[in-house]
Amino acid sequence: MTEDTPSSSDANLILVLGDQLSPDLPSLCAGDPDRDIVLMAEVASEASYVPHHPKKIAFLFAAMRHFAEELRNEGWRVRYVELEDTGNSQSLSREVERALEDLPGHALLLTEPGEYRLKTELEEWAERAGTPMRMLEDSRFIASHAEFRDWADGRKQLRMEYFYREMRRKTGLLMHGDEPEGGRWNFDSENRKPARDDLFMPRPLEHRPDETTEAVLDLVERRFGDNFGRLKPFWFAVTRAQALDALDHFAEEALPCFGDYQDAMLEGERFLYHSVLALYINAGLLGPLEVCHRVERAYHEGSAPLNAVEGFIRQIIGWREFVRGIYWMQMPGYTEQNFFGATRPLPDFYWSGETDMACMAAAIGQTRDEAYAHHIQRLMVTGNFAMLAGVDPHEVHEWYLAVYADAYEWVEAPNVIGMSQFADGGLLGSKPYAASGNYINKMSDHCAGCAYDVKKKTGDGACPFNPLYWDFLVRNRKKLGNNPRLAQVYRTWDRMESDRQSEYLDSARAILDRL
Ligand code: FAD
Ligand code: DLZ
Ligand code: SF4
Repeated sequence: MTEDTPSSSDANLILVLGDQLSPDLPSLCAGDPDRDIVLMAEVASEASYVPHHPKKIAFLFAAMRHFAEELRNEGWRVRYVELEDTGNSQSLSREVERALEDLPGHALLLTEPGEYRLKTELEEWAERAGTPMRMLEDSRFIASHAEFRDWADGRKQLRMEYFYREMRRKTGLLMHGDEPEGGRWNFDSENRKPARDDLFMPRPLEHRPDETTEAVLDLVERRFGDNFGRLKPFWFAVTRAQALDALDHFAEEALPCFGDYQDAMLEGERFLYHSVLALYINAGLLGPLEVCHRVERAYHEGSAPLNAVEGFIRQIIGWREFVRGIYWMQMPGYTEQNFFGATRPLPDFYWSGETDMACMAAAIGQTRDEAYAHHIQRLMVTGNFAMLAGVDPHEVHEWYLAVYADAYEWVEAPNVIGMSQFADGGLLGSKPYAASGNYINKMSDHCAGCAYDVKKKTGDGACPFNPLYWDFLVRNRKKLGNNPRLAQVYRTWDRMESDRQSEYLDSARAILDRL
C-alpha cells in the first residue's frame, strides 16, 4: 500500500471505484489535491461477487493502477491498496474504515456507485459508523436520475425511441435546431444487413501490456486463473490515452460499416464493425459524450454515413442511458424478476463452450477468449437460447455479469432481465426477442457448418432453436397470448395440424431433457 498522510481538518477521503476512472469524476472535481486524499482499493469482495472473467479483472486492476499513477502525477495523494497488500480487509467499506482510522477528521466523499449493491453497502456502513459521507450524483451520464424519472412519470409504456429523441435535443447531437439531421430520428431501416466474409474486416486497436499491466496479469493468473475465460493474449487499453486511440481507430476503420452490419454474425469474425468501446466507457476511461462527438465529427467530415453515425449515437445516448434509468427506477428487486417463472439451471455448456450448436459455440467460445461478444450474439444467440429453454433468468443474469469485460449490473441487468429474457414482463421491450434458427441463418454463416440442419424443423438433427421457439410460445401462452405483436405468430400455431404441433412439442421435450 502506498500513501502520504496530510493533517488537515475539513479534509476528505475521496473513494474512487474501479469503474470511476475519469478525470472529470464529480468527487475529484469537488475535491482539493492540497487537502484531500484519494482512496482506491483492489478488494476480493468486488473481484468475486460473481466469478468475473480474468480479462475483466485484469483490465480493471491495470486501469486502476494506471489511473492512480496519473492522479499522483497531477498532484493528488493516493492511498492505493493492492489485492495482496498486508492488512487489505478485502471489502471497500472496510477499506474506507481502515483509511479513516489512519486519517481522523476526514469525511468520506464519493461519486454514486453504479451498482445498487455497493451503494447500499456504503450507505449502511456510513450510517453504522456514524461517518459523514457525501455521495455526489454521477454527472458522467447524460440524464440525471431526476430527469429520467420526470420523463418516465405518467407514461403508460417506456419506449427507448422517445427517450432517445429527448437526449438528441438535450445534447444537440445530429440536430439542426429542433430538426434531426437527415429529416429522420432513426435510420435503422438502412441497417441490419447480413455480412459477407470477403468484406474488409478491421480489428479493434490492440495494446501491448507494460510493466504495470504485466504485474497485474501475473496476479490475476495466480488468483483468478480458474475462473471461466482466457487471460491472454491481453490487449485492452488500460489508460485514457490508449482508449482515446482505440476510439480514433474505431471511428476511422470500422464506423463507416457499423450500421450496415450491426446485426450480422460471421464465423471467426469476433468484432465485425463493432467498436469494443463499452468496457472503456463503462470504466470511465472514455466519456459517452466525447465518444459521440468524435463519431459525429466523422459524419461531418464525410468519412462515415448517417445511418452508421446515427445508429451508433443512438446506442449510447439512447439505449445506454435508457437502461440505466430503468435500472435505478426498478432496484431493488429488478434482478429477481421472473415473468415466466422459469426454473431450469443454466446449462453447463455456457461455461464449457462444449456444444455442437455452431452459433452457440462461436458466441461462448469468443466470450471465453475475449470477454466480448457483440450485441446480437448476446441477444439472439445465448440470450435467445436461454429464454426459449426456460432457464432461470437470475442464473442468466449472473452469467452475463461475470463473463463480459463491460459488465456492471446497472447496464447488464436491464439488458438481460429486461431485453433478453423478458423477465420484467415487458417493461423494457414490447415483446420477447424469441427467434427460431431462421433468424440466425439469415444474419450469420454459422448454420452452414453446424451439426444441426436449420431447415429441419423437428426430429433428429433439427436445429434446436426451431422446436424450442414454438415450445416457448405454447408454454407461455397465458402470459403472451394477449400481446398484439404476437397475434400473428399464435395464429400460425393455431392453423398448424395437431400432429405437426405434437412433433414440435415432442422434439422440444427431447432437447430439453438432454440439457
Ligand atoms: P457497439 O456495438 O460498438 O455499440 C456502441 C456502444 O453503444 C457500446 O460500446 C455501448 O456503450 C453502447 N450500447 C450498445 N447497445 C447497448 C445496450 N443495449 N445497452 C447499453 N449500451 C449499449 N452492454 C454493456 O455495456 N454491459 C453489459 O454488461 C451488457 N450486457 C448485455 C447483455 C445482453 C443480453 C445484451 C443483449 C446486451 C448487453 N449489453 C451490455 C449491450 C451491448 O450488447 C454492449 O454494450 C455491446 O455489445 C458492447 O460492445 P461494443 O462496445 O462493441 O458495442
Ligand atoms: C468490477 C470490479 C472489480 C472486479 N474489482 C474492483 C475492485 O477491486 N475495486 C473497486 O473499487 N472496484 C472494482 N470493480 C468495480 C466495482 O465492482 C464497481 O465500482 C461497482 O460494481 C459499482 O459499479
Ligand atoms: Fe445455430 Fe441452429 Fe444454425 Fe446450428 S443450425 S448454427 S444451432 S441456428
